[in-house]
Amino acid sequence: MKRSLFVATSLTAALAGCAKTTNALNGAPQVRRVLDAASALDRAVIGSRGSAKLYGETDITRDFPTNGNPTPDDDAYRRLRSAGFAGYILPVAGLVERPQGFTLRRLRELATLTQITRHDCVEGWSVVGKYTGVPLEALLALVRPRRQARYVVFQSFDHDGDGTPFYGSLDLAQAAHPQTQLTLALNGAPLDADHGAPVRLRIPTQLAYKSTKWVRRIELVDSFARIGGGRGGYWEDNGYDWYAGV
Ligand SMILES: Nc1nc2c(c(=O)[nH]1)N[C@H]1C(S)=C(S)[C@@H](COP(=O)(O)O)O[C@H]1N2
Ligand SMILES: [Mo]
Repeated sequence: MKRSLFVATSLTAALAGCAKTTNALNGAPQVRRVLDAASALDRAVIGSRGSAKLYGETDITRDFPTNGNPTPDDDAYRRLRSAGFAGYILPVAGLVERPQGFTLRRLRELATLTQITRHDCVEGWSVVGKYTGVPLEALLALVRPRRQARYVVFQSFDHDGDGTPFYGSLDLAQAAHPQTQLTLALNGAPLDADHGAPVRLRIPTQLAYKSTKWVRRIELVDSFARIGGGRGGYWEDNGYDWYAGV
Protein backbone atom coordinates (compact mmCIF):
# COMPACT_ATOMS: atom_id res chain seq x y z
CA MET A 1 0.00 0.00 0.00
CA LYS A 2 1.07 3.51 -0.68
CA ARG A 3 2.83 4.68 2.44
CA SER A 4 1.05 8.03 2.76
CA LEU A 5 -2.26 6.28 2.31
CA PHE A 6 -1.24 3.74 4.94
CA VAL A 7 -0.24 6.45 7.41
CA ALA A 8 -3.37 8.42 6.66
CA THR A 9 -5.67 5.41 6.79
CA SER A 10 -4.14 4.26 10.07
CA LEU A 11 -4.77 7.70 11.46
CA THR A 12 -8.39 7.79 10.38
CA ALA A 13 -8.90 4.16 11.40
CA ALA A 14 -7.59 5.04 14.84
CA LEU A 15 -10.01 7.94 14.93
CA ALA A 16 -12.97 5.95 13.73
CA GLY A 17 -12.20 2.34 14.57
CA CYS A 18 -14.35 0.99 11.76
CA ALA A 19 -13.81 0.85 8.00
CA LYS A 20 -17.27 2.03 7.02
CA THR A 21 -17.08 5.05 9.27
CA THR A 22 -13.54 5.67 7.96
CA ASN A 23 -14.84 6.03 4.42
CA ALA A 24 -17.53 8.44 5.50
CA LEU A 25 -15.03 10.35 7.58
CA ASN A 26 -12.49 10.65 4.75
CA GLY A 27 -14.70 13.27 3.17
CA ALA A 28 -14.97 15.39 6.32
CA PRO A 29 -12.88 18.58 6.08
CA GLN A 30 -11.03 18.08 9.37
CA VAL A 31 -10.10 14.50 8.38
CA ARG A 32 -9.19 15.65 4.89
CA ARG A 33 -6.73 18.06 6.52
CA VAL A 34 -5.10 15.20 8.45
CA LEU A 35 -4.87 13.14 5.26
CA ASP A 36 -3.38 16.04 3.31
CA ALA A 37 -0.92 16.76 6.11
CA ALA A 38 0.17 13.09 6.20
CA SER A 39 0.66 13.14 2.44
CA ALA A 40 2.63 16.41 2.55
CA LEU A 41 4.83 15.05 5.32
CA ASP A 42 5.43 11.87 3.36
CA ARG A 43 6.37 13.86 0.27
CA ALA A 44 8.69 16.16 2.20
CA VAL A 45 10.43 13.56 4.36
CA ILE A 46 10.51 10.49 2.14
CA GLY A 47 9.64 11.81 -1.32
CA SER A 48 12.95 12.71 -2.90
CA ARG A 49 15.42 11.29 -0.35
CA GLY A 50 14.24 7.82 0.60
CA SER A 51 15.34 4.95 -1.63
CA ALA A 52 13.43 2.03 -3.05
CA LYS A 53 14.57 -1.43 -2.01
CA LEU A 54 17.07 -3.17 -4.30
CA TYR A 55 16.52 -6.86 -5.10
CA GLY A 56 18.73 -9.72 -6.27
CA GLU A 57 18.79 -11.68 -9.56
CA THR A 58 16.80 -14.56 -8.03
CA ASP A 59 13.94 -12.20 -7.17
CA ILE A 60 13.29 -11.25 -10.81
CA THR A 61 9.74 -12.02 -11.92
CA ARG A 62 9.44 -14.37 -14.91
CA ASP A 63 6.30 -13.04 -16.54
CA PHE A 64 5.83 -9.34 -16.82
CA PRO A 65 2.27 -8.19 -17.23
CA THR A 66 1.59 -5.02 -19.14
CA ASN A 67 -0.85 -2.38 -18.06
CA GLY A 68 -2.40 0.86 -19.19
CA ASN A 69 -3.02 1.88 -22.78
CA PRO A 70 -2.45 -0.56 -25.62
CA THR A 71 0.91 -0.43 -27.37
CA PRO A 72 0.86 2.53 -29.79
CA ASP A 73 0.17 1.64 -33.40
CA ASP A 74 -0.02 4.99 -35.12
CA ASP A 75 2.12 5.58 -38.22
CA ALA A 76 4.93 7.41 -36.43
CA TYR A 77 5.41 4.67 -33.84
CA ARG A 78 4.97 1.83 -36.33
CA ARG A 79 7.60 3.29 -38.65
CA LEU A 80 10.08 3.62 -35.80
CA ARG A 81 9.31 0.16 -34.49
CA SER A 82 9.68 -1.57 -37.86
CA ALA A 83 13.18 -0.07 -38.16
CA GLY A 84 14.17 -1.30 -34.70
CA PHE A 85 13.86 2.31 -33.45
CA ALA A 86 17.02 3.22 -35.39
CA GLY A 87 15.56 6.63 -36.26
CA TYR A 88 14.36 7.46 -32.76
CA ILE A 89 15.45 10.80 -31.33
CA LEU A 90 14.38 11.97 -27.89
CA PRO A 91 14.02 15.77 -27.79
CA VAL A 92 14.66 17.36 -24.40
CA ALA A 93 13.49 20.95 -24.48
CA GLY A 94 11.62 23.71 -22.68
CA LEU A 95 13.24 25.59 -19.81
CA VAL A 96 16.78 24.33 -20.42
CA GLU A 97 19.95 26.06 -21.52
CA ARG A 98 20.92 23.35 -23.99
CA PRO A 99 17.87 21.84 -25.68
CA GLN A 100 18.91 18.83 -27.71
CA GLY A 101 17.85 15.55 -29.27
CA PHE A 102 19.28 12.27 -28.00
CA THR A 103 19.65 9.38 -30.42
CA LEU A 104 19.17 5.87 -29.11
CA ARG A 105 22.88 5.29 -29.61
CA ARG A 106 23.72 8.29 -27.43
CA LEU A 107 21.22 7.16 -24.78
CA ARG A 108 22.85 3.70 -24.74
CA GLU A 109 26.22 5.32 -24.08
CA LEU A 110 24.67 7.15 -21.14
CA ALA A 111 22.91 4.05 -19.80
CA THR A 112 25.20 3.40 -16.86
CA LEU A 113 22.61 2.37 -14.29
CA THR A 114 21.33 -1.17 -13.80
CA GLN A 115 19.08 -1.82 -10.83
CA ILE A 116 16.72 -4.57 -9.76
CA THR A 117 13.64 -2.90 -8.33
CA ARG A 118 9.96 -3.53 -7.75
CA HIS A 119 7.28 -2.11 -9.99
CA ASP A 120 4.11 -1.58 -7.97
CA CYS A 121 0.86 -1.02 -9.83
CA VAL A 122 -1.83 0.84 -7.93
CA GLU A 123 -4.20 -1.97 -8.88
CA GLY A 124 -2.42 -4.29 -6.47
CA TRP A 125 0.17 -6.29 -8.40
CA SER A 126 3.95 -5.99 -8.31
CA VAL A 127 6.81 -7.40 -10.33
CA VAL A 128 10.56 -7.27 -9.78
CA GLY A 129 12.70 -6.43 -12.80
CA LYS A 130 16.22 -5.58 -13.77
CA TYR A 131 16.15 -2.18 -15.39
CA THR A 132 19.05 -0.66 -17.31
CA GLY A 133 19.07 2.92 -18.43
CA VAL A 134 20.16 6.50 -18.13
CA PRO A 135 20.01 8.13 -14.71
CA LEU A 136 17.61 10.97 -15.43
CA GLU A 137 19.85 13.23 -13.37
CA ALA A 138 22.69 12.69 -15.86
CA LEU A 139 20.46 13.64 -18.78
CA LEU A 140 19.27 16.78 -16.97
CA ALA A 141 22.88 17.76 -16.27
CA LEU A 142 23.53 17.72 -20.03
CA VAL A 143 20.57 19.98 -20.92
CA ARG A 144 21.02 22.26 -17.90
CA PRO A 145 17.62 23.20 -16.48
CA ARG A 146 17.04 26.92 -16.18
CA ARG A 147 16.37 28.45 -12.80
CA GLN A 148 12.62 28.73 -13.49
CA ALA A 149 12.27 25.02 -14.36
CA ARG A 150 10.23 23.11 -11.76
CA TYR A 151 8.83 20.04 -13.49
CA VAL A 152 9.94 17.48 -16.04
CA VAL A 153 7.07 16.51 -18.34
CA PHE A 154 7.16 13.25 -20.32
CA GLN A 155 5.04 13.07 -23.49
CA SER A 156 4.22 9.62 -24.85
CA PHE A 157 3.40 8.02 -28.19
CA ASP A 158 0.21 6.41 -26.84
CA HIS A 159 -3.28 7.67 -26.25
CA ASP A 160 -6.41 6.23 -24.71
CA GLY A 161 -9.55 5.03 -26.50
CA ASP A 162 -10.86 8.60 -26.71
CA GLY A 163 -7.65 9.80 -28.34
CA THR A 164 -6.40 11.63 -25.24
CA PRO A 165 -2.59 11.55 -25.28
CA PHE A 166 -0.67 10.13 -22.34
CA TYR A 167 1.80 12.24 -20.40
CA GLY A 168 3.31 12.37 -16.92
CA SER A 169 5.47 14.62 -14.79
CA LEU A 170 7.93 14.72 -11.91
CA ASP A 171 9.35 17.65 -10.01
CA LEU A 172 13.08 18.28 -10.32
CA ALA A 173 13.92 16.62 -6.98
CA GLN A 174 12.10 13.42 -7.96
CA ALA A 175 13.70 13.56 -11.40
CA ALA A 176 17.18 13.91 -9.88
CA HIS A 177 16.70 11.04 -7.43
CA PRO A 178 19.59 8.60 -8.08
CA GLN A 179 17.16 5.71 -8.74
CA THR A 180 15.05 7.60 -11.30
CA GLN A 181 15.92 6.22 -14.69
CA LEU A 182 15.15 6.46 -18.40
CA THR A 183 15.01 2.76 -19.06
CA LEU A 184 16.26 1.13 -22.26
CA ALA A 185 16.48 -2.52 -21.22
CA LEU A 186 14.48 -4.91 -19.08
CA ASN A 187 16.05 -8.09 -17.69
CA GLY A 188 19.05 -7.77 -20.00
CA ALA A 189 17.15 -7.34 -23.28
CA PRO A 190 16.17 -4.12 -25.06
CA LEU A 191 12.77 -3.00 -23.84
CA ASP A 192 10.04 -4.60 -25.96
CA ALA A 193 7.25 -2.56 -27.51
CA ASP A 194 4.65 -3.68 -24.95
CA HIS A 195 6.79 -2.49 -22.04
CA GLY A 196 7.48 0.95 -23.46
CA ALA A 197 10.15 0.68 -26.17
CA PRO A 198 12.37 2.31 -26.99
CA VAL A 199 12.52 4.41 -23.79
CA ARG A 200 10.38 4.51 -20.67
CA LEU A 201 10.66 6.19 -17.34
CA ARG A 202 11.21 4.00 -14.28
CA ILE A 203 10.82 5.62 -10.89
CA PRO A 204 10.87 2.85 -8.27
CA THR A 205 10.13 5.24 -5.39
CA GLN A 206 6.64 5.85 -6.77
CA LEU A 207 3.70 3.79 -8.00
CA ALA A 208 4.04 2.43 -11.54
CA TYR A 209 1.54 4.83 -13.07
CA LYS A 210 4.27 7.49 -12.76
CA SER A 211 6.62 5.37 -14.90
CA THR A 212 5.69 6.77 -18.31
CA LYS A 213 6.12 4.31 -21.19
CA TRP A 214 6.92 5.11 -24.86
CA VAL A 215 8.55 8.48 -24.12
CA ARG A 216 8.38 10.68 -27.20
CA ARG A 217 9.54 14.00 -25.80
CA ILE A 218 10.73 15.55 -22.53
CA GLU A 219 10.01 19.13 -21.63
CA LEU A 220 11.01 21.21 -18.62
CA VAL A 221 8.34 23.63 -17.47
CA ASP A 222 7.57 25.97 -14.59
CA SER A 223 3.96 24.76 -14.34
CA PHE A 224 1.85 21.95 -15.76
CA ALA A 225 -1.41 23.83 -15.35
CA ARG A 226 -1.83 24.31 -19.10
CA ILE A 227 -0.81 20.79 -20.13
CA GLY A 228 -3.50 18.12 -20.67
CA GLY A 229 -6.12 18.37 -17.92
CA GLY A 230 -3.75 20.48 -15.81
CA ARG A 231 -3.05 17.97 -13.02
CA GLY A 232 0.39 16.83 -14.14
CA GLY A 233 -0.40 13.59 -15.90
CA TYR A 234 -2.88 11.37 -17.68
CA TRP A 235 -3.70 9.32 -14.59
CA GLU A 236 -3.71 12.42 -12.40
CA ASP A 237 -6.22 14.02 -14.79
CA ASN A 238 -8.30 10.90 -14.12
CA GLY A 239 -8.21 11.28 -10.35
CA TYR A 240 -4.96 9.70 -9.16
CA ASP A 241 -2.62 11.65 -6.88
CA TRP A 242 0.25 13.49 -8.55
CA TYR A 243 2.58 12.30 -5.78
CA ALA A 244 2.53 8.49 -5.67
CA GLY A 245 5.24 7.45 -3.18
CA VAL A 246 5.33 3.73 -2.36
N1 LIG B 1 2.64 5.91 -21.76
C1 LIG B 1 2.06 5.19 -20.79
N2 LIG B 1 2.79 4.90 -19.70
C2 LIG B 1 2.25 4.17 -18.71
C3 LIG B 1 0.89 3.76 -18.74
C4 LIG B 1 0.13 4.08 -19.91
O1 LIG B 1 -1.06 3.75 -20.05
N3 LIG B 1 0.77 4.81 -20.90
N4 LIG B 1 0.36 3.02 -17.70
C5 LIG B 1 1.07 3.08 -16.41
C6 LIG B 1 0.65 2.03 -15.47
S1 LIG B 1 -0.83 2.24 -14.68
C7 LIG B 1 1.46 0.99 -15.14
S2 LIG B 1 1.03 -0.14 -13.95
C8 LIG B 1 2.73 0.76 -15.86
C9 LIG B 1 2.73 -0.60 -16.49
O2 LIG B 1 3.99 -0.88 -17.02
P1 LIG B 1 4.18 -2.28 -17.73
O3 LIG B 1 3.15 -2.39 -18.80
O4 LIG B 1 5.58 -2.29 -18.25
O5 LIG B 1 3.97 -3.34 -16.67
O6 LIG B 1 2.97 1.70 -16.89
C10 LIG B 1 2.58 3.02 -16.58
N5 LIG B 1 3.02 3.88 -17.64
MO1 LIG C 1 -0.72 0.79 -12.90
